[in-house]
Parts: sequence; structure tokens; C-alpha cells
Amino acid sequence: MHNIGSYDERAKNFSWDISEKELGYQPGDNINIGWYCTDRICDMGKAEKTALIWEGLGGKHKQYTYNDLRLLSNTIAGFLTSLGIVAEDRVCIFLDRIPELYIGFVGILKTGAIAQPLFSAFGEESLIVRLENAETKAIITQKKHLGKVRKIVDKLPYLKHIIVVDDPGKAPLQQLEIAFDMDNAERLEHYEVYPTKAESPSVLHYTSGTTGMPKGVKHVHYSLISQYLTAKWVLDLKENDIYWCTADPGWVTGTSYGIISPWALGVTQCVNDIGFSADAWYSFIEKHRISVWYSAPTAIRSLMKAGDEVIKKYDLSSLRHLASVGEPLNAEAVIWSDKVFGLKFHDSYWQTETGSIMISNYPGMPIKAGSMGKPFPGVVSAVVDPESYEEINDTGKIGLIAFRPGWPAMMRMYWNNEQVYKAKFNNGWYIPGDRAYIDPEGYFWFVGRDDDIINTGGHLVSPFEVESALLEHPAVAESAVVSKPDFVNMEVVKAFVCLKPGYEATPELNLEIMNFIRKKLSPLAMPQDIEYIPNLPKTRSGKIMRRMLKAQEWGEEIGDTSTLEDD
Ligand code: 6R9
Repeated sequence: MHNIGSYDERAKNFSWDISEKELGYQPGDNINIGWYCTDRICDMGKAEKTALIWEGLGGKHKQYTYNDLRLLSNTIAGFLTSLGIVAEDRVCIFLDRIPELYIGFVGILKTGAIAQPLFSAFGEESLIVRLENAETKAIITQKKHLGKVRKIVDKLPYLKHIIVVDDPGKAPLQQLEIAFDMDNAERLEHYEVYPTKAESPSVLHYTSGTTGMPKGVKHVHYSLISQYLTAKWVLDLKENDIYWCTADPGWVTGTSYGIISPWALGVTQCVNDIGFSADAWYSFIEKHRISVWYSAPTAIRSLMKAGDEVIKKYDLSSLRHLASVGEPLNAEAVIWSDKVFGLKFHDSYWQTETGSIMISNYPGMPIKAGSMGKPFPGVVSAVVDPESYEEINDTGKIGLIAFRPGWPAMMRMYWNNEQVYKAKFNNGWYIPGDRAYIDPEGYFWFVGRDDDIINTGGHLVSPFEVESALLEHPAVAESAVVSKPDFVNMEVVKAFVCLKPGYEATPELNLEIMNFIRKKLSPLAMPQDIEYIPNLPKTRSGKIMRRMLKAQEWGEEIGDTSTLEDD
């Protein structure tokens, strides 16, 4: 039997009390995610159960029990406290997917500080805007990323500590830097977990905006109530599961469902830091007998591309439930997974801002391939008119997805940006910025984003950030950045560039600009294609018509061009 039982029954009689009761939480109690993920599981008699199985390149392997998690997160928390980190300080984690990332996250939460995970492939520019905005006090990183941090440290007056988790060896530590060796540090049996309450801040994730700089999405410890129950009902996690979430904790899926919920449920989870290849992934599943797998459409399409033959080399019979998030999951991918694994990927839809799964296909509920499924029980959702924000009652009519605020994991604020936060609400709805329609049976079908943000391989990239970075290149006079179609990543970044006088569009310049963005921002933000044009299409008021360039890339109707500048 699935954890959710019957979706229809659950949806009829829902209250978040179900989750609060299972977690032994009562309104007004202390609630600390770090404690829930470690001490509580040990108190429940699972201290010796495996919490984390980790694999790195070159056959590296580490394994930790829940008691190890408890002690090591205490040790990290104690270390941070000894440095003077106090509640609500922002502590950034800038690490590859190594155990210190996962256990460090929990340790930070135990101190009452706010965990700020950043994707380790970020370049200096991506890093600086996020650290500056959050006024981050400490950053936990590793030797290979220290160079990027050192380059920007002088520009960050709030930064007081740079914690290096793999001893920097030859390079002597510089100002603010301090080494911390988790596996060999003295294990702290007792650490007084900070008495955070429901509304105490927990995690700060940065997400790309359409026009401005990235926004810090502030979550609170009470988010656990949503994350726990959605993981239980959507991912169907059970006592004996071996779970693999393929997302990086630099993004919200990797924390909500790659750290918090599996550990709060006391499940064994596997993590690897070995990159992608079909063989490596299938062999990981086979070796660890993974039963529940939460992944993303880009990964699924890459596996489809690798073909069906490779699957036959592996015993994947341990798999019992598959789910996906981050971008549209094509019907073909669902049909393919059913054919090759005998299991359908269950799509789920949510955002950094929502903190937990909002719309999903549930175990036991019939799947319509290509649909995102139905709202999580208790979540009031609709499709609304983009002008009036009134609910659209005609099935099949496209509008904006809307949620009635009130679920526990909802963001509480954009860091230092109340104005943009407020603009996300209208007529009593929270508006995520995506378009969809609802069919007669209540299934949601994703249509597209309602803004210019590029979703490449499930990662959001702001055209504004890429355009700003391009402007810093000496050859670039002006640019417009849009998405272009791609089989695996669904969308990739394409830049239209106007060069300054004296520069010529050569293959060398092309590579140089691509590398410039890769280093400054990240490999995700790097344009896969640059087209040089003499002028950008603009409106009469001078706004770049990205819409037109994008339509051209996607082979769509260009639409109304009456506001275009006459040439
Ligand atoms: C969890 C996460 C959120 C945006 C979201 C939407 C897109 C997410 C989707 C999906 C189609 C799905 N998105 N899930 N689009 N089908 N199942 O991905 O958070 O990084 O904030 O991205 O991703 O556009 O608004 P985040």
C-alpha cells in the first residue's frame, strides 16, 4: 500500500495537523530541522541505521549512520559557535556534493544560523552578488573553490570566516581562513540545539529573477511540516527504502528533498559526486539497490539518448518508485521509463519559493503522461486570468498557476526585497509565474513560463544576469539573451550580440566570450550559441524585444511587432 492511500480521500479530509502529529510538534513548540534530521531519529531507536551512503570519483566511498550524523552535525555546530556564529547569521555552503555539504547543512541549522547553499560551479560574479545581498558571515568551502573566494573576499565586508573542509595542504591559509576536518574532528556528544521556533529562518536559497539580480528566498523551520509529508506521500518514502535524489543542494530540490525530508523520515539516502553517464548512474542504482529515485527531465532525456541497450547490462530491479521535477516532463519520457524500467516517472511541480511539492502525480493515482498531476492535498490552487487574477473555470483554458497562501513551506520573504515579494501576490493568490491549464478531471498541464527566465536542464538562468555579464566583456556593445530549443536540456542559453566598433566576429572571439561567462557566472549560464547582429530589435521606448528573438529561435509566430522601432 502506498503511504498516501487514496488521493481523493486525503484531499477531502486534509489538515497539516497530520504532519505535525507525526513529527510530535505542537504549535508553540521549538522546531529545529537539524534536530529533527538527526537527534530525533536516534531517539526513535535508529541511531545505527545508515543515513548517508556517499560515492566520489575514483571509487571513493563513505558511509554514515544517524548517530554519526548526530555527532558530526554537533561537531560542526560547536565549531561554528566557537567562531562566534549566532542565530540568524548567514552561513554559506560552497561545496561540491561531498558529505560535509549535507552534514554541514544540518550543523548550521542546529546553531540557529541560516544555511545559504550556493552551487559550487558558480563563478565569482554569481558568488559575489549572492554573498553581498545576504551579508553572509561565514562560508564553508573546499580547496578547489578557494581561489574564487579569495578573489572576492576584499569586496565582502561582512564575511568573517572562510572554513576550508579539506586541508589546503601546500597553500598556506590566508586571512579569515580556517581549516576544519569533519571526519577527524573530535565528535561532540552534546550540543545545545538552538531553540528555533516555527517562524525562525532556516534556509536562504537564491533564485534568478526576470529583471533584477537574484533573489534570496527565505524559508523557516516550520517548512519541515510540508517537506516531511510531501516526501512521504509523493515520493512514498518508507522505512526500508534506499533513496537517491539526483539534485545538487545548490538548488532547492537538493535541500528540501535531498537533505531535509529523507533524513526527517529516517530514510537511508545515497549521494554521488561522479558526474553524469548512463553507465555510472545505472551502476550506482544497481550497487546500492536504490528503490526510490527523484530526478529531473534533463537527466531522463540524457538516459533516453544513451539508448535502451545499456540498461540491459544492469540489474535495476530494486527500483520501485520514480519521480521527476524541475522542468516539463515530456510524455515520451514517461512512456519510455515505463517501457524500460516498468515504472513511470511521476512528475512533480514546485519552486524555490514554494519550498515543497505543490502539484504532483501520486502513487496509485492514474498518470496522464505529460501532465503535472493534481495539487497536493490541502493546497488550494487554480489557474487564473492574467489580467483580473480571477479563477478560470473553463477547463482547457490557459491562465496563470495560482496558489492560496498558507502551506507551511511557503517562502516568508525575498531577502531585503519586500517590494518584489509583494508583487508575487494578487487577488489573494501567490502567483509562481507559470502558465498552465486544468483538464476536466482536475489534472494540471504545464504550458510555459510567463517571463523570460531560461530553464536550462532544470536550472533557472536570468537573461538579465547574462546580459549584464556580457556587457563587461570589452568587445560587447549590447546583447539580448534568450532560450533556444535543445533535446536534452529542453532550453539552452543563446546570446545575440552587437559588437563594439573594431571587433570582428571570429571563432576565437566566440570561444572567448563563452568562457568569459562560464567563469564569471557558471557553466549553466554560458551561451551555447552566439549570434552577432548589427542591431537589436527594440520597442519604441528602447526595450529589447527578447520575445521576438525567442520566437525566431523556437520557430513560432513573431506576433505583434507594431511597437518595433522603425529602422
Ligand atoms: C523545484 C524547482 C521552478 C520553476 C517553476 C517552473 C519550472 C518546476 C516543473 C517545472 C514544468 C514541472 N518547473 N517543476 N516546469 N513542469 N514539473 O525546480 O525550483 O529552481 O525554483 O524552479 O521550474 O517554471 O516555476 P526552481
